[in-house]
Amino acid sequence: MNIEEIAKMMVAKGKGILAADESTGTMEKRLKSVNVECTEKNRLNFRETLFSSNSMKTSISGVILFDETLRQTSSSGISIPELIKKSGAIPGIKVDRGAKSLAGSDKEKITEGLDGLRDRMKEYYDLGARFAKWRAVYSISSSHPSDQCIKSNAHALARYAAIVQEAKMVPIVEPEVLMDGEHTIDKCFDVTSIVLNECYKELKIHNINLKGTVLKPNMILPGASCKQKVSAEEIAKKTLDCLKKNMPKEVPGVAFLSGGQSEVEATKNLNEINKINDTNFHFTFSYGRALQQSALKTWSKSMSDTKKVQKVFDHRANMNGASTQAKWDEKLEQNFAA
Ligand code: 5MM
Repeated sequence: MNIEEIAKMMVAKGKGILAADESTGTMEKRLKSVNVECTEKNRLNFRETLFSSNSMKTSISGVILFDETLRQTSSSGISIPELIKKSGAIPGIKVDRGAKSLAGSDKEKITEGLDGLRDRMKEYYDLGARFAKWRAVYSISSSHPSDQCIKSNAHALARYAAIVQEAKMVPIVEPEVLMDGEHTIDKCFDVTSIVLNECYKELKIHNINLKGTVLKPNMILPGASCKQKVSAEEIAKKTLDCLKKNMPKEVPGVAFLSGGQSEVEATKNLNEINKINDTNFHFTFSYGRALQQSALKTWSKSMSDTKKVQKVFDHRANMNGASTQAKWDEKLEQNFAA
């Protein structure tokens, strides 16, 4: 498959991406929150439980892995990328090395990881990965994000995307405008517009084939501490407007991050976006927390009951699969007995 075909498959209707690429530090926080020790064995056990569930075949198009997981072997003896491929999903790899302090700026971040990336991509391809992910983060305050943060992160995202396409893999471009803060939904709209514009300006300069990319943005939401209450309809309308204005038409689709929304909020908002979608873009999910939270809690209490954990994960994945086709509703959500 060429990169344009892979990108189309990643955002195909009915399916979405499982972001299971937590670095060891983030995984430590997640496991600590459910009182489980963060060992290599536990990280593998939880992830393997998800990757061998039924919904991998029905609702998951791809899985983003962390370097450690891409190299691990499942309990059945096959490699983790092979296990994912067996269900018809595509293995992917997070290749950035994290968001670090941006020198010259106050409290902002620049994502690192370009040094040696060309060589790493060759290895990742041989290990079975067919797409990659790089996440840039932008905070909103009275002085942020700065031009420096917007421009330097866009430049890094474009250089990453060029190296990934050279290795015949699809780059997921993830500029995440964070939800933290008191800002309004309109402020999120304006900042996301500026960030997306700059990213696509840089991707163009770096000769990226946009048909072989997937955008992973935030939805347009008010800040987590903002008092303003907005409906899912308004979130959907503003998110769609923002993407229609700022995304080149060649991009096949969008796989949203959940960014701190609850599991049901993330599903509902995606469903609303698909209800009013009047474009050729496909809108799907690339959720981390909003796909894994309930499954993680269940797993922490019933580690050996694989079926029970998978039932919880399957429900969440299938609900999101339904929302990619605007087929989700509250009744469907509640039609689940743990
Ligand atoms: C799964 O979390 C990802 C990894 O984060 P770290 O590199 O900080 O460990 C993260 O990049 C994720 O893919 C996106 O932010 C989307 O995740 P959410 O939880 O926001 O849907």
